[in-house]
Amino acid sequence: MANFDILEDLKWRGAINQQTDEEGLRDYLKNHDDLALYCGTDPTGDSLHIGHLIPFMILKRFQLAGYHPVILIGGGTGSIGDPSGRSTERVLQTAEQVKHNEEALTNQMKKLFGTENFEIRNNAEWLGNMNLISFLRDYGKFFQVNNMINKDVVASRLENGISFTEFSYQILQAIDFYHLNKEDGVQLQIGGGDQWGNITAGIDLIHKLEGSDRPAFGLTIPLMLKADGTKFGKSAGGAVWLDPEKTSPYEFYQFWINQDDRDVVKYLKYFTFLSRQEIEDLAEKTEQEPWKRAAQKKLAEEVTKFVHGEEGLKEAQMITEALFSGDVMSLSVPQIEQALSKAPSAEATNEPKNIVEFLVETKIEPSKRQAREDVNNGAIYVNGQRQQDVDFIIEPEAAFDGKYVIIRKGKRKYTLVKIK
Ligand code: 629
Repeated sequence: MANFDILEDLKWRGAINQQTDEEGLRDYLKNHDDLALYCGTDPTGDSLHIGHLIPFMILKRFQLAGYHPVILIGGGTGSIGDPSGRSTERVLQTAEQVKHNEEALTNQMKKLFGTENFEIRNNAEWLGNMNLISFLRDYGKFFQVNNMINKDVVASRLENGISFTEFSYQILQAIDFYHLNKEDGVQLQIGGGDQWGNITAGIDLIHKLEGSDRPAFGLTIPLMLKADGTKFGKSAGGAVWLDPEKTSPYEFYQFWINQDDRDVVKYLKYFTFLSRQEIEDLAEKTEQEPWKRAAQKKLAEEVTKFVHGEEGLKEAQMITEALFSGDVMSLSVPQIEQALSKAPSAEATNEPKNIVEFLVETKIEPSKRQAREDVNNGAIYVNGQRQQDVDFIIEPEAAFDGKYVIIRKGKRKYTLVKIK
């Protein structure tokens, strides 16, 4: 471990935006191999998405290098609402929502971090029962309202307004860092660029309460940008979630495999644990034989395995292969639903029907003439079987699970037809 320079590795990955004390942290790591660090997330939803993955994968990198990560679930702060990166006030969540989301996120984190050498803490533990007088006397006294107002997050809201509740958020996150520093020996907090103000608030508090030479550092990660200027992390259906019920392992895999050549190397650096050598080899392959998409395949494999395990990866690959070769009959009904959840869908009545009529009724073909032509030409497949007979009757019994008929037109246009 001693000869693995984690900061150098992060720098090479392009994963460092701002640091509060670059030299200080470098020196600290030189002399201590027991650094503990944390990153927090608020339970504002019941799943992480791939935007969250970046900082938490950095925690994981520290974990793999032998350091000690602490994952903070913001049961307390999530009940207040971070104004960072938002132009409007949040709606408060109910206690039940917060509880539900806390549990879901905690379970996801356990999946990502395994069983050893990390901790999960919930700030409801120390913020939840804090007494108001103590909050104002023990902590509030160390914050200058004029400094708080000058932080970007608050300054940008002054015109349209910000509640006292959200204004106070930075104090809560500062108390967390102080608490973790004192109780768990955490010296470093990381987060996205939007967290800079909150992170520095914590360092200031630690230095005021524990002395200015107390080791406490902050590091933020750059905002992810895509080469084509669109927002990173969105697919056609919205955010890319880690919860397989929201984004299936197949869709997740497809998201990564479809990345642009101009972005793929950057993503390999951010979202995989591949070594520098392996990534440089893949970069070269992308230059030299881009049509093979070796880098995209490896990226999709690695990230899907990390998030959904070997099983999830296998399933995603099996579905990809079945859709590619046309062998959809080899899939189970849930796999078909996963595979075609974003494909066009249609409905047909539960009765035997001529193929040409079926294709027009489901709007897969614009006219009977076109339908006949495509059937004749061998462009139409019913449940994986090419049908060239225009008199063919589609029987409802042939539907998968009594529910679906899959029509493929041409090479890759699938429609999932639901039998009513
Ligand atoms: C208490 C709460 C702490 C430390 C952190 C926090 C949460 C923090 C926050 N983070 C974002 C979130 O919860 O709001 N105040 O969704 C999110 N984070 C990951 C990255 C982020 C950030 O979970 O830091 O920048 C997204 O990439 O927006 O003591």
